[in-house]
Amino acid sequence: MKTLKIAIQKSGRLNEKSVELLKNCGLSFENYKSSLISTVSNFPLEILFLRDDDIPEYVQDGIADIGLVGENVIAETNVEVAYLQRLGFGKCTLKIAVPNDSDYKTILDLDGKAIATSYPVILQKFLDKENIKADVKTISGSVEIAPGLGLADAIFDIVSTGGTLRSNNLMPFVDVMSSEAILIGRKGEENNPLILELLQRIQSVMRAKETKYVVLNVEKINLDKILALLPGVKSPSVLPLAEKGWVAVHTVIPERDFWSHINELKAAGAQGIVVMPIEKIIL
Ligand code: PRT
Ligand code: ZN
Repeated sequence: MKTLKIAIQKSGRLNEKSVELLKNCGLSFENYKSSLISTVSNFPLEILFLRDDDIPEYVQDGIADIGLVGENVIAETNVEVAYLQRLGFGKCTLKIAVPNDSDYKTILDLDGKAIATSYPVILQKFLDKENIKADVKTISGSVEIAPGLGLADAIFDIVSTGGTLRSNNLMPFVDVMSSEAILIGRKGEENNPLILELLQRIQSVMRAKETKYVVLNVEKINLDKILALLPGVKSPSVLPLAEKGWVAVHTVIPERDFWSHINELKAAGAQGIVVMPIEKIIL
């Protein structure tokens, strides 16, 4: 394979983050809203901009080698693709929701009811697994207004903040599937060297996003206490300062532990703490 083709969403919730991820991988390309294809000038890669629903099939059929799409779309299209990397954005949960004033207690109460959705395949699989016979009504958008219009007793839709449900007097009833953006590839092509190189870049960007570079000053007598608190990528660097008896400690800390560590470090005598973003971490 001389040039790799990646399919990403043309416009919508995943487009901006997908473009940002590729740019953060050091790839140079034009991103005109009108074009369907863009050539990367510094890596053998072409970017195809598509509707998200078409991406899994394009990858399965080899029109694109890899693709970036929500897990829910893959599950709905029932295609055979390889999962290469979870990407940590586009997170959401697919839920069955019911009107606030309904008195459903267990999922068995959905038996015989009508559920409106744009994701009939995922919903039907779930209902079959739970042995519930409900009437799945497929509609292409604005699913949340279906109960108010008398079209359905419940809905099955993507929820992220829950705001859409609340403003339509609906409440979450059952969580069916959680989803995030994922990099997919054609089965059997996972070890293609170009795919592996791009994957390595993506992983180094993701690792860097999860961590911060921290520099702090500490009196030597408190150094052991500080080092015990620092979970670095390797061992932290300790450099002497001009002021006698003081050192600077450089390390990398996972973002999720950030505040608790910073407070512990301050309590243990750390001063002049500087926190910096990291562009890439190559292991
Ligand atoms: O045009 P194209 O077909 O490419 O895009 P699309 O309109 O089908 O999809 P798009 O851009 O809306 O979403 C792309 C992907 O983003 C989805 O397949 C999910 O994997 C993911 N995602 C993450 C979401 C949401 N969060 C989300 N909140 N997709 C849709 N929503 C909608 C949901 O359908 C509902 O209408 O947002 C509303 C609920 O949001 P809250 O915040 O009010 O709960
Ligand atoms: Zn779509």
